[in-house]
Parts: sequence; structure tokens; C-alpha cells
Amino acid sequence: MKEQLITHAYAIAKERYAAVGVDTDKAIARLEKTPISLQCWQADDVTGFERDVALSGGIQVTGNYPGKATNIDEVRQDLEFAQKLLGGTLRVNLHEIYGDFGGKFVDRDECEPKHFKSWIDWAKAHDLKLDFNSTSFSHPKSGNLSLANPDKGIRDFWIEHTKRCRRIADAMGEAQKDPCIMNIWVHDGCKDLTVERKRYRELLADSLDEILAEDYSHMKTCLEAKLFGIGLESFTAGSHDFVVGYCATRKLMYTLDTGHYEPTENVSDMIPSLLLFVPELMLHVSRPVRWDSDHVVIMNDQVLDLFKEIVRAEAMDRAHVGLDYFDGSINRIGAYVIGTRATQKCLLQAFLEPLPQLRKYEEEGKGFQRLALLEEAKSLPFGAVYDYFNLKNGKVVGEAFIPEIEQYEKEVTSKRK
Ligand code: RNT
Ligand code: ZN
Repeated sequence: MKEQLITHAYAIAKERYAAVGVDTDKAIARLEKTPISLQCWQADDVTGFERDVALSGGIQVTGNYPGKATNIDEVRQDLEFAQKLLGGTLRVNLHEIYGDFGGKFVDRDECEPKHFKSWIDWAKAHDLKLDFNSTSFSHPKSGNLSLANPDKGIRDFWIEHTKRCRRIADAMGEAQKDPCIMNIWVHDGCKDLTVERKRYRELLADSLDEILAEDYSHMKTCLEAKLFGIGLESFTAGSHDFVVGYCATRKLMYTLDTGHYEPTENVSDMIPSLLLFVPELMLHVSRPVRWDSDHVVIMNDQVLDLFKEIVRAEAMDRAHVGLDYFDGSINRIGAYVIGTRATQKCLLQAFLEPLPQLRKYEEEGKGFQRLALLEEAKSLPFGAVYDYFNLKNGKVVGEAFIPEIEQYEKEVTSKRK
């Protein structure tokens, strides 16, 4: 697209938004400084570099599109390529199984900051910051219960792992001079009926208390709630209620994955409640289709409402945006770019909402006017603002990323074994 056309469309959009009291330059500036953490696991279908075992823990990747990353260099290469196409501030979210183990088997209770030194150096060289996750799945000791396991030996193994992960996250945060957000998600649950719900949850709370007893200043920990996993349909130890209660009492960050609730539940409405009781939120932006299917994020009402609620609550400084999906059925770099762009488009629309005027109407009891402006805001030219954001950031505009990814596929990913 011609540069002139984009700037011209932006000038018109800017005026159009100004008429409803919205400053588009400010919205762009907010978008630019809102980090989006890219999940490293989209590049290789949540495989990692520990050893070649099947993905477990109730999550599943479907599709076998050719060209997935098969080693650390390829994951980095793919992330670098995605970064070339994306404007704004990006971070990279790693799982423990993506450590640089140098061809040696390093068990989960042996991981150390040194295994992530090359990631820290790489991130620095590419102007990226890192986030982190402990990994309780895809391991012989994963079973159905990890931190909630009544077997002390197994429970201690995972406690040790998670403690070490916090140390690693702290080293990342210190090196990047910005807190590394470390997420704890454990799949712990039961396939069939259990009569020990309270016991497992007590054990989970105890394990987490032990893990969190150590204080770190360069990392922040968050805990992810979930509805159910595949093969673990009857009980989830870390349910929404458990995690809300735990995070509220321990003043811990709550991880809200948009795929982890009942399909008809209004996830965005949780934001203004959670924000009253937990210090911060980590968002795993995902797209559930009939279940927690982790489809590529698209611009839809769920994601739009999610960010609108955060902006309306004036809580962008208490929310961390991360992506969490893994689609193996399409070009995986394309999946990164589509999902990140969709997330940015939703964020941008939340920043462009004519909030002061809407609030004024509401205050005055003007229901028709509020609804009318909410409706009109939907068709304001946010696309012109988003195009300009990309142009300003020196990135491809609109669908021009399609041939770029086709080219990369032809030259790089299609040649992988
Ligand atoms: C699983 C959780 C979790 C994982 C990643 C790989 O349902 O969403 O966040 O997707 O840690
Ligand atoms: Zn998640």
C-alpha cells in the first residue's frame, strides 16, 4: 500500500475520532508501549528440547503442517522472523523445557539459570524481554497429579522444579532489568470421579506455599486457573475458585486464559471483579472453539471485550498480555502474526473507545445515547489507525505480511526435516 494513502487515511481517522473526544496519537502510543508476550511453544507444537516424548497434561496440538521448528536455533529464527513483521513491544514467553541443555539430559529438578543464559543473551540482542513457565507436563512423573500428588516423592520433585524455575525467572528479570513474569500452571486433576477433591486442593495450596516462600525481586509469579484438561475431565485442582481464593489471600497475580472457562461464560466480566482482589493479572489470550482448543487468536468480541474491560478499569498497568495458543495445522509463523495482530487490533480499539463521553451519558442516565455511541464506535475507522501504527513502526501494512511469510516458508521452513 502506498505510504501516502495510509497517512491520508490516518489523517481522516484522526479527525473522525477527535470528534468523539479521542486522541488517536495517544492510542497509538499506548499500543506501542503495551508488551505482548509471544508463546515460544507455537513454533514447535509445545515440544521443547528436553527429550522426545508425547505432549501430556491434558493439552493437545492438532495438525501436522510441515516446517515446525525442531531445535533452539529454529525456534529463535522463527520468532525473529515474526518480530520483523510485528510492530510494538514484544516479549517472548518460554517454558522450562525450552532450555539450552547443550545436548545433555537435564531433569526438571536439575534446571538452573545457566540453561537459559543463551536465551537471555539472544533476547537482549533482539530487544526482547523474557517471561517464563514451569513445566509439569510431558514428563514420566507428570501423571495426573504433580504439585497435588499425595506421593511426597513426586510432590517434592515438582516443588523443587517450580522453585528452580522461580530462580531462573529471577535471573532473567535481573538481566533484562524488568521483571520476568513466571506462570505456574499445573494440569493436576482426575479423569473420573474422585472423593478427594479437598485433599488434592489442600496439597496444591501447601506445595504452592512452599514454592512461594522464597522471595525474589526480579520476577513475578502468577497462577493459572483452568476448567478441565483432556483425560482429566472430572476434576481440576487448580480451578477458577481455587486460584481466585489462593491469589486473593496470597496477593498473587492471577493468570486468566480465555480458553479456560465454560464456553458460554463472559470471561471479560471477570476482570473488574478480579482486579478488586488480586494485585495483577496475566492474560493468556487464546481462542477456544467448543473447548479449550487453543486456536489462533482472531479479532472477536471476546478479545475486544477483554481489553475494553481492562481499559475501562484503568488497569493496563496491572495487566500483562501474553498469547497462548498452539495450532499445528497452518503455517506456524503465520499463526504468530495473525494472533498478535488480532490482539493489537483489539487493544487499539479498547484504547480508542470514547470513554469520557460514554461515561458522561451513563452518569446522566442517558441510555439511548450510550448505546448509540457504543454502536457507532464499532464502525469508526480504527483500521486506518492500525495501518498507520504499522507504518510508523516500519512494519508491513495490512495483508502484505502474507507474501512475506510465503517467502520465508519457501526459503526456510519448507526445507526443514
Ligand atoms: C494449558 C494452559 C497453559 C499452557 C502453556 C503451554 O491449558 O493454558 O498455559 O497452554 O503453559
Ligand atoms: Zn494458558
